[in-house]
Amino acid sequence: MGAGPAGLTVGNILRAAGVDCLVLETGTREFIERRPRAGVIEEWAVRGLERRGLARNLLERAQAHTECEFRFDGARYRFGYTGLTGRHHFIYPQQFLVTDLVREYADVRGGEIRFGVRDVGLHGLESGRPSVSYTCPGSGERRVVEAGFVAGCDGARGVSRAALPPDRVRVARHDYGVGWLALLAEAPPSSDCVVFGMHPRGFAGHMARSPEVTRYYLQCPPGDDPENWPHERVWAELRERLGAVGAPPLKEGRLIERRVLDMHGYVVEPMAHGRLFLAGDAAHLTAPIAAKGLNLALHDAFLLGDGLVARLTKGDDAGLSGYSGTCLARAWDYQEFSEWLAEMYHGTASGDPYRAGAALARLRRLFDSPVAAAAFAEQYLGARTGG
Ligand code: RFL
Repeated sequence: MGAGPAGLTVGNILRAAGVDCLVLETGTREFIERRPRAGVIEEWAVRGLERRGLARNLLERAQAHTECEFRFDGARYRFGYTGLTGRHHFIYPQQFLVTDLVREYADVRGGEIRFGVRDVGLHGLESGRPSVSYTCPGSGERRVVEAGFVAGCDGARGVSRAALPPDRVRVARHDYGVGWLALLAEAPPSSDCVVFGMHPRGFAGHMARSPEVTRYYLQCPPGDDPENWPHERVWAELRERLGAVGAPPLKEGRLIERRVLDMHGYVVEPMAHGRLFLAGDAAHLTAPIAAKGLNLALHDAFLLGDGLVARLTKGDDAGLSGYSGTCLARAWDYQEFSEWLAEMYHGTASGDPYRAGAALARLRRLFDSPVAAAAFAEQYLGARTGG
């Protein structure tokens, strides 16, 4: 269920092993191939895609990022994480990855996808033969598909999470108490790396997406109305919060996306029940503070795809039985890093001089202590293995 990065990766792994599968997706193909979201992909995840024949375009077109820049107290601080770890980030817009995965699954590996389905329901998860019902677009006909397993990859707003029995699962939720105005500008990047601005007026971020499009973030009150942020106000605030001595001026452009995200995260434990396995945002949401969500979705998908293939082709159950525990260990590791980073980003603007002082100390430590810098680089780049 779901043709996002998680569902399409699981589908591709199953098809490569000759396992029958069907992907159900509520959106249209045009919609999912154009939906802009993530852009920062960790090296182990790219290698995992590559090993499964899913990274050809990515490796040709993605940019490699080796540094990021922090701006605070009116100064710029470059942080070269590749020099500390030998690893780098890949910048590749999520909609490009989704497009590659759909093409490979449907057009090359002969997988079936039904787009635009509605009223999706799950049944008989504790039986050996679960099923999924849905309404077809256009005809309104109701259909039922029987399956051996159901992969719930339907994102944060899907229905699979709710199919877990409430007395058997624990949902841990964290609210950061801030909003981020997520912006996409039709403008080239203004720096050759990701820039984080810690400013008394609030956090601001700059992230390249492609030579023509740049993502920016501005901290704002949770629940703020994007209409409160007209073009002039956005650029004035970005100039102020990302301003630093010697910083090149921002390259401004038309804003093609303006959404307020109420920053929160959750983790569902366990991620499996009976024949249902959750993967990606359906199981755990990480606010885009540390750019981890897509990476976690791929980690789950690799394990779930491989586990299903082992079970269905060799009768080997080890992957599926360890699935939830292995995914949750990484999900919690990334959640903790996001929480740590969030305090560094937002403390300065909290209005609380104690939090502001501590946040600045956390930042300075990255430039004063090689051990702290190495630990940060390690977590910022994500896991070493897992793909
Ligand atoms: P997705 O991508 O949400 O896909 C789920 C799919 O399921 C469909 N669906 C259903 N299908 C069938 N039946 C139902 N009942 C359904 N209900 C929904 C949906 O239409 C959709 O197509 O989940 P998946 O595959 O788990 O992938 C997760 C990632 O998309 C997400 O974690 C990232 O986008 C998070 N994220 C980032 N992650 C990174 O690793 N690096 C980044 O730089 C980064 N930047 C971001 C981000 C998320 C953002 N938004 C969404 C808040 C930047 C932003 C602005």
